[in-house]
Amino acid sequence: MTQVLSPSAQKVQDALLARGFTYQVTESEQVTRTAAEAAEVVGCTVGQIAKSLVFRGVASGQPILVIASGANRVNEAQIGQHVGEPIGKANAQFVREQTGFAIGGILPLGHLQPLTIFVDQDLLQYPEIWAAAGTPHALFRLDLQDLAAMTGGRVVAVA
Ligand code: 5CA
Repeated sequence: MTQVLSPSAQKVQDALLARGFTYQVTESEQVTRTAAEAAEVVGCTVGQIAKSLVFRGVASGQPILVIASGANRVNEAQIGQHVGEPIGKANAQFVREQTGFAIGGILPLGHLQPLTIFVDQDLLQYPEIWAAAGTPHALFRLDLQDLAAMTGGRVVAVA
């Protein structure tokens, strides 16, 4: 783990501190672009990795963030029912415009634009989870109990 954070990871660290969270962002030499890679690096189960996936309302273009357990594949039809319209995967440019970060480093808070957020109910079984922190090398550990407060997300079944 390196001590000096890259600018994107530092932005996440600042966003956490600004909201009163003292969690520490850590960057690793190894790439943590996928949930499996992240789990390997921190030594947790893949289910404990909170993936932040951006979708887009097909009709409205509204941005939707699903914070899913790394073990799950998001059921887009199911989330679409909550949103009231079909949703699709967002492209890389849309993700960056909405969140300020690139795919592989999307975090659960501190986005450029307000997103409608859903939190995977399967994450509730883990007292400790890990989330990306701005780059495909940066992560932070958080207590489950802070996830809802941090994101304002609605807890639903996503898989
Ligand atoms: N840093 C890790 C662990 S938190 C991470 O960010 N994982 S992730 O799952 O949240 O982000 C990777 C996800 O981005 C993939 O699961 C995939 O759903 C999505 N993705 C990858 N490439 C693209 C792409 N070209 N367009 C849209 N989504 C993509």
